Amino acid sequence: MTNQEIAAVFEQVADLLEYQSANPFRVRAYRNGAKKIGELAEPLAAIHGDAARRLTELEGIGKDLAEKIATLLATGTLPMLVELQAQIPAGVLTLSRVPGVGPKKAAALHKELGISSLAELRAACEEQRVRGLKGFGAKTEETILKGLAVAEEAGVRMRWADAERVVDALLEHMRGEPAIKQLEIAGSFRRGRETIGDLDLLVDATDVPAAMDRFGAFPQVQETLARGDTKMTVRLASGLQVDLRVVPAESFGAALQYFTGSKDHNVIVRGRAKQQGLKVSDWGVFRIEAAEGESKETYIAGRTEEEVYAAVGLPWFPPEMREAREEFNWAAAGALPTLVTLEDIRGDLHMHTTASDGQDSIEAMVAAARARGLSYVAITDHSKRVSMARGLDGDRLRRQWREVDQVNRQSDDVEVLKGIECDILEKGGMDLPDDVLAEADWVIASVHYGQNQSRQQITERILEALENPHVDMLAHPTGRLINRREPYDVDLDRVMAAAVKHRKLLELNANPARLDLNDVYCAAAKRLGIPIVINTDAHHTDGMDVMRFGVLQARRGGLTAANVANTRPFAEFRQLIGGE
Ligand code: DGT
Ligand code: CA
Ligand code: CA
Ligand code: ZN
Repeated sequence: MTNQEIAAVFEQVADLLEYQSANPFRVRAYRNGAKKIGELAEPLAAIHGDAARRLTELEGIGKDLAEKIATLLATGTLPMLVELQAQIPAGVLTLSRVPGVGPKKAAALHKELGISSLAELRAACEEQRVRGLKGFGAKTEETILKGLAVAEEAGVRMRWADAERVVDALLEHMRGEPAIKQLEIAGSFRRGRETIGDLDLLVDATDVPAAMDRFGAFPQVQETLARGDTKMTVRLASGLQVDLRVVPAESFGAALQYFTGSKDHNVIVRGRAKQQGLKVSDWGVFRIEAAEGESKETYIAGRTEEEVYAAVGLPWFPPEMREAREEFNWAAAGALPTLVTLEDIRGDLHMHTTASDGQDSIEAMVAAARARGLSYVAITDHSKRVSMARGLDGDRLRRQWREVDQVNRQSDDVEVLKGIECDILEKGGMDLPDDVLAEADWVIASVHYGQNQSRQQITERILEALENPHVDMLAHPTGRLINRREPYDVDLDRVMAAAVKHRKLLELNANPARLDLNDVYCAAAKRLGIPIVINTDAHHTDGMDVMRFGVLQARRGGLTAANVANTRPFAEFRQLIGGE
């Protein structure tokens, strides 16, 4: 078993234990172990096989986990996981994703009312059977009904970053089969959509049954739903479905193009082909010729995507663009934008330290930025309104800025800006006085409270903040948490117009749970000339690794490096925000 596969097993154990309300330390031990194993460069099998070494020498691996790793390496399964899975029906886990339910309530709903799916939960709430349970009430029932709308989405659509962990493990597992020559994940995952309905795996193999057997043996597979000559579908323990298609090499590019989608993009590609007497299918591009009253199809392309697009007179499109939005207009003009990449990013302008709710010091965050090749950062802890996070008042903030100055003087390769993430108060106005904000290099305005206000009220608050001359950027402009919390009811068109008028920047928050602005509004910002800043909002040094998720979303919005402010060299960025 590979490290990724072992890590996936421990992740599942942690999920299931959490559901059972097991000791949180135990849950964390598995989660932590999974993370450490996932990051390990050396195969666990090699360490275990070396008589001179012990698995327990690894950080995060105690005696218990070491034994379980040994079992997994020897047998490929873990009796504990099998047992846990037997105790908990797959559908019940999804109940705990409903806001207001949680693992404990999910267990009660299952035990007392036999509920094991979202549909059953909805029915029970509507029939008012839930309010009678101990620890529930009419109010809880109402909350659950509201949360169900969110969770019904969440139950079927997984966040991209979560899907990626599955994808990494799956690809590594499949690479173990020598008959597999080419391997790609297609579908919405390849297009970088913020959530994924199911995974679409495409394989070119010399031995189809061997490839399918390998697929079925992926440790996360819970059930094989269908297996045919070229197609197979499985459901993973997490509930995620994976479709496999095995195709010959001469069709691999065509199938990849077809199954990457989007459907709307493909409809246009096929339409264009038809006009040229061609047919595009998942098997290839064919020339259609009428011969003796019959039409004959001749294969002309299909090995690679480039070949397929070229055959119909189109450029190869980065998958993130394939949504039938602007890409065909760009192609007609002969100018696809060169999408921003992670390597283009030079600064990170939103991060927290131990001064508020971060876990690391200013120095540690700057060192982490240096290690990631960044050349500037802004330290932006919370302001005092966020009392839960020990937000800073003017005095504490000024003291922190002296520290920032000191760190900045000692750092000759990373510039450190004195910043603040200042709350926009519920009643309107900024949480810190203008004379304090005036001393900052970089001011972020954020809404954290009063998210349920009316559209009028919340929009006005934000517009007022954007009028403040000290404010540089609006953070996470809609406040949504994917699958968890709806965006607040803000009129983004007015916000964008104000950003143009007052020359403010808008954030694309790279946290995989946030990712707002979304792709459509990133594209709107580009049209309006509003610079986007992609920030990690890191609360610890590892939190800086999420930058790439933000970059992916920006690419879906069609943004180039020029559209993203923090791709600029520091001096230019500083100029943009009105600094000297
Ligand atoms: P998802 O799974 O909901 O996140 O979104 P996709 O885009 O991955 O959709 P999926 O898994 O249903 O299908 C993968 C791709 O296969 C899709 O983007 C285009 C192609 N495809 C699937 N079904 C059809 C169809 O009925 N007609 C056409 N033209 N293409 C299809
Ligand atoms: Ca899919
Ligand atoms: Ca699919
Ligand atoms: Zn923040």
